[in-house]
Amino acid sequence: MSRTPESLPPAPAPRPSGPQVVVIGAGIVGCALADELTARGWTDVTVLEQGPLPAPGGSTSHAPGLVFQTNPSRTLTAFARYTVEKFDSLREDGVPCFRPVGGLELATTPERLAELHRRAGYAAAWGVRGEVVSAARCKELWPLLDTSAVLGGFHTPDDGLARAVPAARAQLERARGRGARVLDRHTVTGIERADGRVTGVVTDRGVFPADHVVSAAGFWGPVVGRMAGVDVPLQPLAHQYARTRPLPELAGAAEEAVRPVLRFQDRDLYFREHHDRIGIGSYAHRPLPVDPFAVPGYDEARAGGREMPSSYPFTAADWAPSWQDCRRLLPALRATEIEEGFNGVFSFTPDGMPVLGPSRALRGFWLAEAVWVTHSAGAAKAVAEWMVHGRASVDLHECDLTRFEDAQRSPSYVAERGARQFVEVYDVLHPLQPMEQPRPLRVSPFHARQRELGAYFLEGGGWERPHWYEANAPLAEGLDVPARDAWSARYWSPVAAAEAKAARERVALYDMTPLRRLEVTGPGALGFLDRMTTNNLRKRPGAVTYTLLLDEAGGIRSDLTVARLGPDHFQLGANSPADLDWLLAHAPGGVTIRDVTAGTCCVGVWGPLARDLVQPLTHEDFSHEGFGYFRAKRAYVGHVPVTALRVSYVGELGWELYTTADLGLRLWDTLWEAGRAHGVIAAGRSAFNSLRLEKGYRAWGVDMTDEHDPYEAGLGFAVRMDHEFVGRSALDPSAVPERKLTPLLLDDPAAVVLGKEPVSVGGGAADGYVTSASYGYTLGRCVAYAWLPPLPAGTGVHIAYFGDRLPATVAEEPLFDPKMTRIRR
Ligand code: FAD
Ligand code: THG
Repeated sequence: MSRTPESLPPAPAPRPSGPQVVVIGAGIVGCALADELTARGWTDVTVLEQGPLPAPGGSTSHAPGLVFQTNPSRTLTAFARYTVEKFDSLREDGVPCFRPVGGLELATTPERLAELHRRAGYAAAWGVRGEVVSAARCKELWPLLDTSAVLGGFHTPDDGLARAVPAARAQLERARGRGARVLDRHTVTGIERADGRVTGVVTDRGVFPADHVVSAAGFWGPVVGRMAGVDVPLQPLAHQYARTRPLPELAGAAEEAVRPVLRFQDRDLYFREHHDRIGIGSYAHRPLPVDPFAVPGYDEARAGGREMPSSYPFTAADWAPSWQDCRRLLPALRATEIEEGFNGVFSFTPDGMPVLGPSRALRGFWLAEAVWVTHSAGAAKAVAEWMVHGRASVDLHECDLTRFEDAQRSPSYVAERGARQFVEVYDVLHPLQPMEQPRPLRVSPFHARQRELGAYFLEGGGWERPHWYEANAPLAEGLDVPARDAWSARYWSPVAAAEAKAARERVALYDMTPLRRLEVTGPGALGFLDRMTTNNLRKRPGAVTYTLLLDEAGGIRSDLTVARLGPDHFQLGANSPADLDWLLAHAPGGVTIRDVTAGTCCVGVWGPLARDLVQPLTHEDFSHEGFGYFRAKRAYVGHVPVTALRVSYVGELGWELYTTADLGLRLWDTLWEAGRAHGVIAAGRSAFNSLRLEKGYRAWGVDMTDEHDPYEAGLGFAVRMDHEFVGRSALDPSAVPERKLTPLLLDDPAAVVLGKEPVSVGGGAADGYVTSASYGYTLGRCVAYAWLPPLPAGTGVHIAYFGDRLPATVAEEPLFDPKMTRIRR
């Protein structure tokens, strides 16, 4: 996509009550948002809701409100922690909106028990109290359980039950008290816009002018999105929830619930008490997709209490197998029946994460959708911060609407992947595990060759990415690669060790096509990029610079390589799709920005023999003197015109060679043919990740995000304070950081960790967490980067892995080739 933003209209003039905001939807998310916006001084807020308050008929109206805070995503856990804290302080009729009964997850298989240990790791890393407990302890916590098949549980005392409707009402009331307007029985039918900005919201009862519109329409998101010309990547699916008849065992229950909310993931079930009844939710049934365009708003005429639009009739046949599982787990249920049940609708996204943030297509139009009750207050706070201050205090890149590539927004993709998320909601998922469908979606021009070489593909951003090549298996024979535990051995092969070795000793080809490429051109390009990034870009054409995109608060939005290909022509190596949005949003007239990733391709040719391979193929001088480190050149490699960057994320001599997609296969074949004499191999991302960690090269989004400043992240070398740039005023190069991205080496040469594990310094609670980790095949140790308080090299720490405590030691950076003799020669 491309745009010259000179035609954009000015943003609306500031007013004391803030801009005019219309929030569409008064479910838990819309209500929380009204509260969070008005709390920040944006009080000109109108909430429009099609149904009748206080239970307008969306997913919130009958959510049973189980809150399990622990999640592999640190961001979702932060959302949940804030929701618990907030609901705990909210009162409706004098009763808190959160009931801290705790949470209990059960394991009936060894695989699940291991997963519960991992979840305990996430909890410790993200600051949630929890411990893995015995079956006997599970029985104490839930006496009705038959624990004969239970191997253990994960108990989280601070989890519990949210009272969703009262919490929504309480937040809405508070917003009203600050001046917000709440209008129910108003159905939004259109979004008005002018010059690419929203100007108002059309309802069946009139038009409401607006500077900002937030769609908090829950599973109707795609319907409202279409009114704004925005594809909303969520799929509504129905999910069964039922209540039993009263149980004699619970007779006389004074409290609504006292026992922990319960999850039995091995059977896709969860449980809570409703006084003397048990409420049960199931994800065990077939996916039941719902077309949001076919669901009318709440019709009171036929309402009669419960026929809400988000509630479909209970399909008993889907329930039957689960009911047997319920009765086995809770034998008291054998004497009772289901009293009532329904198929309730809520949203699933292709990756299971919410969709938050501003739309690229229509300025002033925001989304806050696919959010659970569990995450509602935290997500609303983040969106409110984003709207009011331009950024959230928590990293949102996993939730950002723009994370989906064009090819990941088709209705069929969203439907297929949404249904898959439903099926997998409680599955034990490996962090590298890709979804199986729809694949392949995006392939590089080298795909056919990769398949011939037996590539083992994983998927990222829609791209097929080789992780290793079976063709290299003979190279792994005889290599001393430590055996792995079953979990870390998944999506891994010892062939990666051989590929890493080949790149250190000979030369390897890496498919770098998925690396995002932006082209910035025009007379204002240099001044613009200089103002947007931290390093010095005022170098003659041919220079490549490693530089950072910061937000106004000095947080790292991205790290880039910027190649100056001509006076007014720059090629950027970027990270997330949000980089494009950020640059477009700041670009002045006279600057054009294009994402050229699709349509071009890139091969990394790296290793000590890279020059021997490439030089004979080109008339240009590829010597160290003729083509220095971090320089760019145009050249022909055989018949193929390329842009060559002398850059290496794996820390070896070599180049990134870029060309157009049509010539990609020819480029690959040319390099392959010439490389035979040098023992060239194709190498995958598994080796790539190992090599970059040995070299200490950070990966944005994993090692650092906009929550971190450059100095903490060890990237101060890329900041030049002698020019103006976004975020500069927030930086203090002399401040002593409270935390640092710290390299660790595991002491046991056979041990590995995978990322997101808690790290403790003194042996007590976690002091930090691992970001990325990989075995370093050259170093003979696992390398793990972790956010920790500043520690001197040599300090011993422990990393928790499956309930084990693995000793590790703070290392000195860089771990490999500190004198850069391998790259600069
Ligand atoms: P909603 O509550 O659906 O609110 C959206 C609102 O927008 C609706 O009120 C709708 O009427 C309004 N709207 C839509 N279109 C328009 C329009 N054109 N004009 C005006 N208004 C419009 N989550 C948990 O955290 N824990 C649980 O235990 C849990 N269990 C669940 C069990 C069931 C059976 C179901 C169905 C969901 C469950 N969820 C649970 C999920 C949770 O309920 C939802 O994720 C959450 O309520 C979504 O809130 P929301 O505000 O985004 O959407
Ligand atoms: N190649 C290109 N662009 C990219 C990446 C890439 N952009 C996104 C991401 N990867 C950026 N990350 C890095 C990280 C480190 C280096 C390059 C890109 C690197 N650093 C050297 C170092 O730290 O010693 C040199 C730094 C310097 O000289 O300033 O090489 O892989 N095109």
